Amino acid sequence: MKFQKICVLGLGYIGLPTASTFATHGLKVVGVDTNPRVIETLQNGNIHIHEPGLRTVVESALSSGNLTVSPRPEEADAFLIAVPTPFYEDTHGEYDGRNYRLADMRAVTAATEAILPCLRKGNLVVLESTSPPRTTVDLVKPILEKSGLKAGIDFHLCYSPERVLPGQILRELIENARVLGGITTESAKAAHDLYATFVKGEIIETDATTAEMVKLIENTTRDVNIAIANEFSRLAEKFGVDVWEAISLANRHPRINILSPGPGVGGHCISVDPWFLVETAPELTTLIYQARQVNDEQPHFVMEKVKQVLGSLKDKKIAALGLAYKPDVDDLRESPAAEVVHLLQQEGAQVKAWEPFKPDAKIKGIYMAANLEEAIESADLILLLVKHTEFISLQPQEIASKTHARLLIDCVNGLNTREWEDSGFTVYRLGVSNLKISNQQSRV
Ligand code: SAJ
Repeated sequence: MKFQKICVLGLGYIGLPTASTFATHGLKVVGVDTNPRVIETLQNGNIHIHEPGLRTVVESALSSGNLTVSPRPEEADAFLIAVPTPFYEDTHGEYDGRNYRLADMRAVTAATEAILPCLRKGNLVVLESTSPPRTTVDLVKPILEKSGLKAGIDFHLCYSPERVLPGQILRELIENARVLGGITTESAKAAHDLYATFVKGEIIETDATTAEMVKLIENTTRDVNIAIANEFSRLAEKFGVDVWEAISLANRHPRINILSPGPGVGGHCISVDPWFLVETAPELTTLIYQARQVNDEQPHFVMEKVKQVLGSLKDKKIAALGLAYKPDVDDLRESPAAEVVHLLQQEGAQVKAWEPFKPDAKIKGIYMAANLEEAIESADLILLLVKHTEFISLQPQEIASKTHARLLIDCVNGLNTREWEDSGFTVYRLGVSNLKISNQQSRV
């Protein structure tokens, strides 16, 4: 099938890079977003997302005339839906005494309905938003069929999970393997023709529900793996073991690959997607549910550790380094670091947070320092929450000259303990017992 013009609905972290990449590969692309500010920003030649390399691609897509932006879709050969699928903040499902999150599919529903007036015979529609199993066949298909056209006969319909890593989106968009799940073989083939425009990784055709499941089991596996690492960190503290050393040694086993403990799991993917499986089959997902619980509890574990070091937190001054959900990104969504700050404050601590990737972020109830110096100046304790490259290269001597704080808690194994101790700091690490740490240097 030949494609000349496509509409991409949703110009966020996935939609904008996808729309721009199609445009720089020669397709006419209408990028659609319902947020007027997004449209305005792009029309003024700016971008609203921080992602390495994205500005250049968007600029080139816009200036070539191949990418235009609009608040509503128009007729095209294909429609790609890449809108957010968060969960509801205020309503929960309940099964056997366990509360679980519910996917908010309103944006997918609205985007699909917006396509309806433009849908023509021979079109291809692809859902890319991460969605609970069967969304393509049970939610998207019936809406599109209100047009009078039959999915799989008059138009093609597919699910294609996006699996790009924030921070690496533009490269992974092109290089990653791409799974295309069609509601018919012909639908998958049509999508294959479209994505072959720029995808250099393997393109694999399957059915729509399998493709939905692929995405969910990938992120769920990662969540469960991090949960077990976090549980190991708690056990290691109890046994006087250094969890980082233990994991590193275990990972030398040829069939073991344990991820890293930390202050919890954030972002809009791994902390959300497992719920899509729990929601659709709570009776079958005890382990997945428990992993979510463990990861969500991890900020509490960090707060308790700070308490062990400082005693009562009332009026204690803490410099929190990092608020992003993971290293070297500016994304603060579902950030466990922010949750740690809230918990410390609830215990009476005065926290100044420094986030170099978003110094002017506005998070309710969190004081953002203007720079590192301001955060640490009058602190009693420095708390490293995110392994940003610029934090792990901090010079302990220099920091010692800028603060009277001599207590440091490293939640991400980012600092060289010995160097910091040589500069007069007492260093505690997540996953290492507070009692033994002052004389103990990790061997990894
Ligand atoms: N984290 C740990 N320990 C680790 C690894 C990560 O605590 O060893 C934490 C991070 O700090 C962060 C969270 O987990 O808070 C998630 O970070 P991540 O880098 O694991 O994943 P995301 O959410 O940035 O991107 C994931 C990726 N999925 C997988 O690696 C299976 C990406 O490929 C997906 O495209 C993306 O979710 C998505 O959009 O679903």
